[in-house]
Amino acid sequence: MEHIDHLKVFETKIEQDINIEAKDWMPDDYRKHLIRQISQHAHSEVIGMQPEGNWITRAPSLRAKKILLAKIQDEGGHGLYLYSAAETLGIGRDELIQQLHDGKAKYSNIFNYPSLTWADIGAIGWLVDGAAIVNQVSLQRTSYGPYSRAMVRICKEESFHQRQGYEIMAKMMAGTAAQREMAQDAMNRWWWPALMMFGPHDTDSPHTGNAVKWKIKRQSNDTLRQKFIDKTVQQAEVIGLTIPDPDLKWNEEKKSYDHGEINWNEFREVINGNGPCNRQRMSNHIKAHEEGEWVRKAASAYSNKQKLRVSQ
Ligand code: BYC
Repeated sequence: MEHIDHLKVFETKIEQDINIEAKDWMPDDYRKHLIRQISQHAHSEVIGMQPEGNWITRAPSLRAKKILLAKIQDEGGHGLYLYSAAETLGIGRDELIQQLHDGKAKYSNIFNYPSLTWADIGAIGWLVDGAAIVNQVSLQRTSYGPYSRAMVRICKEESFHQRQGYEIMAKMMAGTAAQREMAQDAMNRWWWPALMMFGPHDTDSPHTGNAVKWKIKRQSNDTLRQKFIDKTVQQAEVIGLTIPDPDLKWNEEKKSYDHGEINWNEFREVINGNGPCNRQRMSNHIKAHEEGEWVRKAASAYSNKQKLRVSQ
């Protein structure tokens, strides 16, 4: 029988930018790495519905409410694509959700901050989705096929989300003094956590080595963070918002902005369960999951019945 050197085939595909697909052989560590990252990404999308959901009933107009509802529904859909992509790696959704509830799986730091005013909905769309897009555009070229294809779809929707947020901020900045103050206050509270979304500096990022080697990550945490800063500073200037960083300065040589130091203690606290809203986010998710059990049972009873019919 012909001997196939699976590792060699895998490495050649990575080298030649050929996607790895679900049924292809892959090293265990590659599989584990992807399950961790894709499931954390999925959890982020779903937990991210909470800070925005908080404002559905208080949106300032019917138009704003409809757009917000559509956006939140999109985030739920992104979660579904991503859970499905993770499932192609041989793990069930129940197990992934259990890891989230047990605190074994992380989700993005950003969703552990409260959404205090309507301007926060603008800041989330503009800054949070804006940061997510920079990261996800890069992930469209990730080496695992199902993840890469999910990213293509997600990015299309995220750019609409980013514009929705920017429109809210621009409108408020063109409004009364109180509205401008509210927009600036939201900017002040969301800027730094948005920068943390890109993860620790490259030199402190334990997963980057393998992620780059396997082309899961196409650009490093710091490279993507810098891209986000450079494009966002200009957008802030256009509508008259100030970036809350006294050390932010254009660097002519680098052709990009230098910025102040990120509070990594705060980041560590938040991702380890001690942010302002971690407990609330998790207890809401557990409650919704438990209350939705009958729906899952009904759906699987129906699909089991269909399977039975087909096999008869
Ligand atoms: N938050 O070695 P590193 C959205 C953890 S949702 C929490 O650099 P990696 C939206 C990291 O997991 C978009 N934890 O890791 C939804 C690791 O801990 P573990 C969410 C973080 O994986 C609704 C440790 O720190 N996007 O757009 O190479 C409404 C060391 O980090 C974070 C994604 O998930 C963080 N920010 O790089 C609105 C993108 N950063 O796992 C909007 C996909 C790091 O060893 N994920 N950690 O316990 C990625 O691209 C990468 O996983 C990261 C981190 C760049 C985030």
